[in-house]
Order: sequence, then C-alpha cells, then structure tokens
Amino acid sequence: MSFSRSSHISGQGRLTPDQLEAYHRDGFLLVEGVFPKTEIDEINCEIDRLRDGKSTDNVNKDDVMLCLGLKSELTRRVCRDERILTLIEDIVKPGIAIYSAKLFEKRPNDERICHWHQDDAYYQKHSHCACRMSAWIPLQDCDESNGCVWVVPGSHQHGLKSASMIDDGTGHCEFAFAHGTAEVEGAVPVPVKAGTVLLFHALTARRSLGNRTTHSRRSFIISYQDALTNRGNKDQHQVLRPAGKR
Ligand SMILES: O=C(O)CCC(=O)C(=O)O
Repeated sequence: MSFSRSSHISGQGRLTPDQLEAYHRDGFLLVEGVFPKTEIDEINCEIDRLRDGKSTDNVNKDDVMLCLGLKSELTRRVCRDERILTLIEDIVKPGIAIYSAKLFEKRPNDERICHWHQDDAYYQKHSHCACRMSAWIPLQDCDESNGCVWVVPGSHQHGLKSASMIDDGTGHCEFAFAHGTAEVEGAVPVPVKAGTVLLFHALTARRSLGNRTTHSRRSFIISYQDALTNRGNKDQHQVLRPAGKR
C-alpha cells in the first residue's frame, strides 16, 4: 500500500486547519501544486549548471550537494521562497530560519539506499528545536521505481530512536535504525509529482530505496526551524523571518 492522501495549496497559501491537523498527526503532509513545471525545470537546469561547472568540491560521494541556501542566486531564492514560508508558518514558529539545505540525487540505476533514519539524530548535534521540519521538493515525479521517500506515519510522536552507523555498500548512514527493527512497522511509500512539496517533521522516520530507472531522481531539501533557536548547521543557518514578524 502506498500513501496517496494529498491536498492542494490553499488560496491563501497557508495550510488549512485540516492540513495542519494531518501534519501534526502523521508527521508529514503532501501539498500539491506549489511549484509549476516551468520553475521545476529552471531549478533542474541550475542544478545541472552547478554540477557541470564544479568538480567534486560541493558534491560528496553520495551525490549530496550541500549549502543550497548559499550556493547560487537561484538555489538561495528557492530556500527563501514565500510560498514555502507561508505554507510552514503555522508549523515553524516563532519566526522562521533555515537549519540547512541540500540536494540529494539518485543517479540512474543506483541501487544504494538512504537507510531508515530521523533527521533530528543529525540535527540535534547542533541545536534542539521542537518544531524543526523539512520541505522536500521532488525535481522529478517520484515513485517506487526511482526511489521515492517512505515514512512511518506518526513516528515523530515518539522521540529520537536509537540508531547507529551503517556503511555496508548499500548506502552510508551515520544514524540508521537497525535492519529489521519494529520501529518502521506501518511504513508507507509516498509517491509524489514534481511540483508537490512534502513537508515532514525532523523526527519522522524516513528512508528511500534505490533508483531502478534510467533517469536521475533529485530532491531539494530545505530544513527549517524557529528563529529563536540560535544555531543551525554551521554557516548555513539564516534567519528568514524574525520572531514576531509575518
Ligand atoms: O531524498 C531522499 O531520497 C531522502 C534523503 C534523506 O532522507 C536525507 O538526506 O536525509
């Protein structure tokens, strides 16, 4: 079974009470129609440009490009996009800051997986924040064939789980749940169309499997926290809306 419940961006651009309730209950929410195809194409072109123009200085072996909030004018703009900030303003408060922003690329026929983990296992090394979450923006349509995200609905309600390093050739993860753990019972794949935004809590258990297709699958992932939490991931931290301002 896959998770298919999603809803459209509202006229005001804010989450409706039903969307907010679903987010707090499930620890994630799909919002369709946030970015038109033309903008997704533009972001893809910019990522191509950044990839081709640089060697490996900003791309690590797992095809992660870090610091998108600082990388180029266009990637910086996406991280500060008012459509996203308005969407999350009733979740992330008071104020909104960037914790970090990155691109995660699954190359064609790359069987490596992103193991079950919670982002906050990484993030709490820098600071604690109860409302921390991410906007996960697919730059291609994603389903099980190219490694869509899987989540465990409601898992954010049970705190940080024990995790340890997995580095066995299936994919490197510093804070992964043990293989076969009961923590991931009830997990569902979340297929999404490019232009949809998947919002998820930093404690929501998540993974993605390999890309079995002949095309790359990219996700643009921006993690936000309230403006009063004074540390993010080093120099990536940026206050976008000070506390008390809309
Ligand atoms: O985009 C993906 O496939 C998942 C990435 C992810 O979960 C992460 O980098 O923490």
